[in-house]
Amino acid sequence: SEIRKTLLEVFSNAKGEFISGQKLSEQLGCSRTAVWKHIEDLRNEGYELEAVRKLGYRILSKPDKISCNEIQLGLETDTLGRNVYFEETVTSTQKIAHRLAYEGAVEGTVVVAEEQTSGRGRLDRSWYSPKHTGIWMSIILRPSIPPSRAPQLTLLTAVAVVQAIQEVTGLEPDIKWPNDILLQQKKVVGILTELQAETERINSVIIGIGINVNQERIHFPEELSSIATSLRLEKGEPVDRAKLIQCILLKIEKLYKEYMQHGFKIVKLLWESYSTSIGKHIVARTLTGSIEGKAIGITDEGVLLIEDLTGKIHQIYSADIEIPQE
Ligand code: BTX
Repeated sequence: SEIRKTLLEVFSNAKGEFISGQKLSEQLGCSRTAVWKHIEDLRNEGYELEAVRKLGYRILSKPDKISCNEIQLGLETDTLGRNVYFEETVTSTQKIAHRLAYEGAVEGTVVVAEEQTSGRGRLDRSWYSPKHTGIWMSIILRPSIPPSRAPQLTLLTAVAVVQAIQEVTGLEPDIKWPNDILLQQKKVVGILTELQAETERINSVIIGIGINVNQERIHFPEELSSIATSLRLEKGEPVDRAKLIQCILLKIEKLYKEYMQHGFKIVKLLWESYSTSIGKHIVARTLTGSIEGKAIGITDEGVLLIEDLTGKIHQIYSADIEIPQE
């Protein structure tokens, strides 16, 4: 409700200081009994609130939950996340975002869920998205660029997510072409870009971002335990998911503005600086076979360039990359 939103806003502005019951009732425009009732509701939702006579109330901790309020309070973007569609459990946020985009959702609309029952990866692979521990979200963009440039947006998103993780956690992830973000060689983020387009024109781009945030080692199923990690596992402490979402949206918005105004150049430079594979000897497994050689960079279209032993340069559009350990 509106009152709930204002209440959270007031507490958020107070930054952990006490606010008197009197002041709360003035700001919310309701009686002190009603204030007390709203505070009780927050407690039931998992907020930890301290009440001290003569001082009032203050927030000690917020539940590790995401909601529209949590995402939008303190959000600094102009368009991204101004329109949030949140649900506790969905099949896939991509699926919902596709529907919303088709129905005309505005650019910057974000779909977030606490859990996905059939989260999608690339090439019909699945993405494990358990409840309350990760960030599973899809962003709708409507850039006026030809469909062929869409892969650039995957790279743009990867850069933005790396920057946000650095800012919020201090960790320094690497990017593995085209769309994986790794910590200690293990996958912590997956990005999936899908299009609604005609031959010459993009209708919408749906960017799906999956981040393992607060999983513990035991939370990963057997088949992922050696290839996946979470921010919490690498940092050694839990990470505020709502804050990370806000930071990601802000970073994407900034880069996206830059990209729409000045093109791919800055994104490309940043991407190459965060990439582990560039300059290394790698193996690219494509649907038609493997190519081995030195990754020498990406093109403006986001295509990976590999120079093989004979000096021939291969353009890789889609593959899984392996970096053999020396
Ligand atoms: P991908 O095809 O590069 O990666 C999928 C592969 O990654 C799987 O085959 C599996 O080996 C591994 N994997 C699955 N789940 C996880 C996980 N939680 N952590 C680490 N590794 C995993 C990457 O595809 C793109 C993923 C995008 C996910 C987002 S979540 C929000 C949006 N909605 C949706 O359905 N997909 C996107």
